[in-house]
Amino acid sequence: MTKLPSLRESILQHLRYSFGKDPEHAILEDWRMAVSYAVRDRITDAWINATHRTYDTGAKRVYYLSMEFLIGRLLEDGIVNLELVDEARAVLAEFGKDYQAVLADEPDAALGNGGLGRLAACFLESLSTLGCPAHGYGIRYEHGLFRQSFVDGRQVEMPEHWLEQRHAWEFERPEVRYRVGFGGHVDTRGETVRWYPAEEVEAEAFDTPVVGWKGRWANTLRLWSGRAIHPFDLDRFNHGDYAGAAQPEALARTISRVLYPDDTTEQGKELRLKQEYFLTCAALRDILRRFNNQFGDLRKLPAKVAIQLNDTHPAIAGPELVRVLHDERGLPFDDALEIAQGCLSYTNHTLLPEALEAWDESLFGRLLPRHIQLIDRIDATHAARNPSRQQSMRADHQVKMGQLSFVMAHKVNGVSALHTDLMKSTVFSELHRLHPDRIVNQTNGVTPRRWLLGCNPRLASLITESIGEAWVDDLDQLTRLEPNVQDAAWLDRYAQVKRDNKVDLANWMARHHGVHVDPDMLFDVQIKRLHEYKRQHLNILETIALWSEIRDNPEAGWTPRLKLFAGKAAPGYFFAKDIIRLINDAAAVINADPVTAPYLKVAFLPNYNVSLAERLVPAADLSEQISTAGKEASGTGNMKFALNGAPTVGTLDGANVEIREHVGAENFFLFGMTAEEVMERRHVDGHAWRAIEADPRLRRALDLIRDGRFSPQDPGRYHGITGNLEGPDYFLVCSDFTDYWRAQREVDAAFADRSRWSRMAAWNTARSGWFSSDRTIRGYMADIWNAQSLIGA
Ligand code: DL6
Repeated sequence: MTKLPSLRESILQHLRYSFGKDPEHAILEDWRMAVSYAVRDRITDAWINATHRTYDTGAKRVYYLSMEFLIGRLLEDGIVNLELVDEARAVLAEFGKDYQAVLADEPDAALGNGGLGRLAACFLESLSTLGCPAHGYGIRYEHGLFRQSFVDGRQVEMPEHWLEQRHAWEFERPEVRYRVGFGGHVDTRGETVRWYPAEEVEAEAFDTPVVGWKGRWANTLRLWSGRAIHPFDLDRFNHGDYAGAAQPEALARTISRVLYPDDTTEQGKELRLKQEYFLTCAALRDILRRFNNQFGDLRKLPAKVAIQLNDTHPAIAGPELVRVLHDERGLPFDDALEIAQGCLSYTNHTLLPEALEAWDESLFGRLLPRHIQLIDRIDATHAARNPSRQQSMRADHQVKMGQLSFVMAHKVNGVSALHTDLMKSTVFSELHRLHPDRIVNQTNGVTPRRWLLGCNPRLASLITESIGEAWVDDLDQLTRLEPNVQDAAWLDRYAQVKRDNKVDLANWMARHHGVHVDPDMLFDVQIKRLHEYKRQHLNILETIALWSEIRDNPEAGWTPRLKLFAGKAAPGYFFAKDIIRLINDAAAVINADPVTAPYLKVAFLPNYNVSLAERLVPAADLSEQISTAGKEASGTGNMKFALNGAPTVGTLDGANVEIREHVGAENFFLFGMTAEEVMERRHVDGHAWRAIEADPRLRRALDLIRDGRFSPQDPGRYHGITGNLEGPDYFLVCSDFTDYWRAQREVDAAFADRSRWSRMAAWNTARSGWFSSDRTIRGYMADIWNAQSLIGA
């Protein structure tokens, strides 16, 4: 291995030889790239060593297939994990460059929507920290999730051009390309079946190394980009059709252009299904090529290959693997099926019926004609082996991807204890009855490197000073802080960390968004995708009710509070977009009110992404986790907040249940109905009206919205929202309102007693160690993948 020069030398060399600049003329981006390359060089050594080790030991590899990897910025991750923070800061300071500004110059890779994609990113980092040989496979979207801005309070979506700036982390692999076909026909001659696609594109690999803690190991995130097989049609060009000549390339690139194309149209649906097959087909070819080179005997596949399906999006992996093994490699169908099941496992991330993928069978059959035949055969085989089975993978002229994933997997997991129980009793009840050992739970987790050490250096230093640094890759060690939590002097320091973080955030909001807030207010934060089940509208209703109460009685000793929101709504989800607008409209009115100004402020920060979360989480006092019980599969934001010392106000939903068990009921503000009560309440006639009649505060808040108090030029603007809440109110906002109000007043009282609050916050930190994604990944390795760590092996 070559000996690398010092970090300083590496940075200066890259400035000069990779970017042709001397320090005097380098712009910020040059510095960011040079630092990134210098860090990447160090990661590359760990990466190549890890690959050698995996080959040498013949170890089993894990493959994580996901349509989303919400990786965010990578430079700080690399610097933190290689413990280069002080050195990098010092080198940059020597040349008059601000370390934070260099980090912030990196575009935020928004290759995901939210929880599922961010979880995938945490998992990759933990896989590397644990030294488990693994690849993430995804799509290299040219435009990740849209960029959000607000015009008159409305969400406006703009394309995200993260690749327009130079990107330091990926290695293009032009030699790793696979053909992916669509459409065409199937030719059957006796037992020999061949699929002849009508259209083909090429998937080209781009690799990003993902380094673990202390650089002991690095795995690969391999993202596929679409290309035309014959990028340029010379014949058309020579006939003067210049646009047509470039069309094959443009069409092929469409496949990896945008994350989640709007699938409200037929073309959108088709593109989405194409993307899913594109990712899966290329990944499986790559996995089998690697396996063949090293092992050859296909019957050993389950012993050497674990393939995790991150939700149903890559579910086509089941029939595709059977197709390759049976049609192309000539294994008997039953053997192919058994081998595929031995490799595959599936994580379910939602029970929401509308989010469980089901494809129209005519679209599916047109695009993947051989796969639909194989799905029918898999389904028939499953039915024959389980005569009491009633539900099929093919129903209502649809292909049910949840059923397919379940049947093709040897293990199926939920992402929190409650969610896993609900999987067993609701969507997968029949399959669970037939395969009682298949469903297992793996409660989600978050990587403490990014979500504490990286984003909250003040708290990280205090913890390290108090208990040493072993917590960074053994988060259970945080319980050793428990004696400190009883120590008033230590608690003061803990509180000071939070206050300093709040001052930083307040300054940043003033600079970047013109929002001026007092850092001594309670920072009450709800950041997540917009969805009715997440109930941002419950939060704004309570805010409006609070505003009214403060106006009625401004001298009542209110606890000053900042209500902070951030999150994106899917472009076609108009109700969620109305909620954003309502929050912005209400913020404008409330923030302009001199009577309530000392006690209440509301802000909705635009363009929520990983970097913004890294800013908000360390500064939050209170974590809003207020979904309708039974609807949030787990949540991971809830874990980040608890770890960083923000107690939760929340329902018994998803991983909130386990957070409350760990941090203690006395350090958690519980409200609302349980999942069982929710199911019962839905059957109560007029449940919303009953709740509204019983609570004059709720009545008044709804009246204010409906009567146009926050939209005087357009009084009817929110009749959709008020009509829904006063009518069906499926997510039971009204029914939970009164108890939410009560919990929030308990929060007020607790926050007013600063030492009590600091203690509650510190208990949250000290008892959140279980929510490390290292623990989660260990669970997958042991219970699902049967994979080993190679660190120290
Ligand atoms: O498991 C990661 C994450 C959970 O924490 C969230 O509770 C859940 O909503 C999210 N699910 C999705 C799937 N949506 N679809 N399809 O993002 O997964």
